Amino acid sequence: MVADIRNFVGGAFVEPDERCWDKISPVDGSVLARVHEADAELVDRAVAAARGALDGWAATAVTTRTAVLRRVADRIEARFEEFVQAECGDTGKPYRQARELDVARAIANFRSFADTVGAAGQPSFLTDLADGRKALNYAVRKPLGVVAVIVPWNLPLLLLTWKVAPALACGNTVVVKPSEETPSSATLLAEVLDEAGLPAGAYNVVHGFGPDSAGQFLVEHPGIDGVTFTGSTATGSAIMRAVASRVRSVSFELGGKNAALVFADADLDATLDGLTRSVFANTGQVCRCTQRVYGERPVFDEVVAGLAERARGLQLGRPDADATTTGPLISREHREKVLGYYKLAEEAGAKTVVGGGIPALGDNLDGGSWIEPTIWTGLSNADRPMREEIFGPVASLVPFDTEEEAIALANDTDYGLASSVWTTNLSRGHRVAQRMNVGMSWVNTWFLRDLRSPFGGVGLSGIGREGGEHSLDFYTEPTNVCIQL
Ligand code: NAD
Ligand code: 6OD
Repeated sequence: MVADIRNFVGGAFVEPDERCWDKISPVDGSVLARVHEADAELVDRAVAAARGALDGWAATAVTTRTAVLRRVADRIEARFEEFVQAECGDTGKPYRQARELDVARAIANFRSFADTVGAAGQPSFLTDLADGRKALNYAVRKPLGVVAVIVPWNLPLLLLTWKVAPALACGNTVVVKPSEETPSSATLLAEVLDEAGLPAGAYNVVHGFGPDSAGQFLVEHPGIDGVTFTGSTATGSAIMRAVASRVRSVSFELGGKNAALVFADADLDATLDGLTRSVFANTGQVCRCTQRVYGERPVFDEVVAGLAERARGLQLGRPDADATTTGPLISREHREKVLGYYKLAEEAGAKTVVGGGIPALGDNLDGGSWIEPTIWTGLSNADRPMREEIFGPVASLVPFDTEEEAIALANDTDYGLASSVWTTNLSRGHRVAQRMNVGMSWVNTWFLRDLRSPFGGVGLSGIGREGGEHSLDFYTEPTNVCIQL
């Protein structure tokens, strides 16, 4: 029997009606669940429920709020395998990855923001004016209010909890709109938040699509105080237009076209292992994935050959098989988009060193949305596959001769999310990493995260930073009190 995935409003699941769509498994094309779509009236009820719960939750002592967050983490831990299955069912990603990254990070998100918000003080300072007057200034942080949380399908639970945990810890209430492709874990999280003692109405889930559906209804709703969004740059831009007339706060984590710079002095084995992860993790569907690799000419051929060999070694397969390293793309529709870039690259004269098509996996997997991990050489920064975000398991490799040229090539993009520099020269590592026009610049590693560090992007990659105390800047509004002494 196919499961029903329902909306969650005001502390209760909403009885299903006829408005629904089928959630299709990316592994084999089977129908996994029937998801119930929220219409404008239900979105309105969700925002009203969040508004109704706001004053009580905002006035709840920080210690009580953070205790709820810690119980949520404990409850996710207690139901760990249910979350793994929800996440892997929707996305097709390997169980091993969900255990080590997605679900583990959801737990860490709740604990980390409980720590941060629990420890945060109210900034205060003494003023000594030139005319001799003195004053005491202090800022009272207040919750932003009712926050709309809109997230994509690639790391659904990680990205959702990355926003819901600080929002709730700061005393906000939320209405979340998960991706239409990954409705399950946000719905399961509703149960866990309820078990942990979150008041009814503080967390609401509305399922649906973007335009003319729950996403648009939510961001256009006059009752929301801000939108925190992770997703594509095009959608970020549409959300910005939707909230412009009411001047609402936004926090945007958007797309990327991330570069890796490999210098001849790099530890090549470790670099190739790191590059393999950064290009192919989550089947290339991580916003920080490397899509452009620039290699210094003396080691360029070795980097191409080494990455190709590792790409051939990836094991495509069922999520629950221990040997699986790589799952399918999220959907057939997304595969069409990625394959479009495979075609464009060939038309632009790329040499496909490995991959380039659809694998024949046999069994019923051919009903899924599988694709071959792929590597190109022969493209330049002028070609569309080097400029546009592909969001698949593919990277293009280009040689360079000098450090200045490498920096210029990496920064030649409208995006600015992440980069990685691979070198054993300490000074060069610092020097080059600092000159990357990105929000997150790694040296000899990729996606190494301290949850207190500022996370975000520049240019088309986003607005604002979240993480640790940086999240407080978005999820709270300070009122400054000035007392003349
Ligand atoms: P998307 O922008 O198509 O959708 C994201 C979410 O927005 C979904 O829930 C969708 O239903 C909703 N949405 C779409 N149109 C909307 C509208 N007009 N109003 C309100 N909501 C709307 O992105 P996607 O395809 O789900 O995810 C892939 C994209 O996400 C990639 O571009 C990737 O780089 C980006 N991403 C960025 C980060 C980051 O931290 N910077 C992290 C993960 C993914
Ligand atoms: O690590 C994080 O906190 C984070 N937001 C990761 C985003 C990955 C993008 O796909």
